Amino acid sequence: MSQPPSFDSLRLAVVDGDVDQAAALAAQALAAGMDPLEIIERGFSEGIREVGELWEEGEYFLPELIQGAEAMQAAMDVLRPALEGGAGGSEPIGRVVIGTVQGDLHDIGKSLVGTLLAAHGFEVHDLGADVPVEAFVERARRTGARIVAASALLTTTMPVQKRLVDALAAAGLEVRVMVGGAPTSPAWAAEIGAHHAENAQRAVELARELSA
Ligand code: B1M
Repeated sequence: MSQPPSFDSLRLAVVDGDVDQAAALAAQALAAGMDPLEIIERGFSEGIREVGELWEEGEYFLPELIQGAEAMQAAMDVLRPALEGGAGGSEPIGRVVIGTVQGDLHDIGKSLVGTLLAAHGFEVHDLGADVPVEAFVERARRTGARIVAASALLTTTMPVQKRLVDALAAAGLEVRVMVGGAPTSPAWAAEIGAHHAENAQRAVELARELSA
């Protein structure tokens, strides 16, 4: 078994925006038997958070933000099959429609949540990013999904989560809405009549509770 890379080296590959290094370290970490979720949460996610901070402080500019996101995506591409290794074959325990709300292009966290839900036995309909409220409603109606999960990473797109809750109610659909993303909180979710998950693992637990 190969030597496990340090979490710090995973973090640095994203901070440096080094796509090849991020992919290579992700593969090395898997080969060394590290847990894929831990590789993301304690390694690469720390890096992308730091990139965001450096951008906010004016140390990094948009090209570095994009480069960091590309390194993160490269690592996720390597790790995804290991995350998906779960439930295959059996009856789904529930259906979930998931997407990032309209106006918001941040899809790394949303995709991680979708992948983990699928790995834990949910049938997941991932609509991608920048998804209009109507598209969530239409897909929930068509699939009979009981959970609609909406991610928002921008304070300016959080209100779309509320519009989604209202639109699903207006359409008469009996669905539970799960919201998440860095600026969201349990208080925000309660205010708009939704449920909150702070990370991907909690999203799986919450989806199980909501489907029970
Ligand atoms: Co942007 N961005 N970005 N960005 N970006 C943030 C969000 C920001 C906080 C950076 C900062 O200032 N520190 C800031 C928002 C400020 C605010 O609104 N208050 C910001 C900004 C301003 C912008 C632009 C406006 C920049 C510009 O163009 N001037 C622009 C907006 C574009 C748009 O969306 N319309 C923009 C663009 C981008 C990139 C395209 C370059 C890139 C995204 C690439 C992509 O996603 N494909 C990007 C990135 C990478 C970030 C940061 C650095 C990292 C986000 C990320 O992927 N995190 C981010 C800083 C930060 O979040 N600290 C930032 C890793 C991911 C695993 O975590 O997404 O939080 P996260 O998901 C977690 C949990 O939140 C939760 O589970 C996940 C796993 O644990 N979760 C859910 C997420 N969704 C969930 C859904 C659920 C449940 C849980 O159920 C439904």
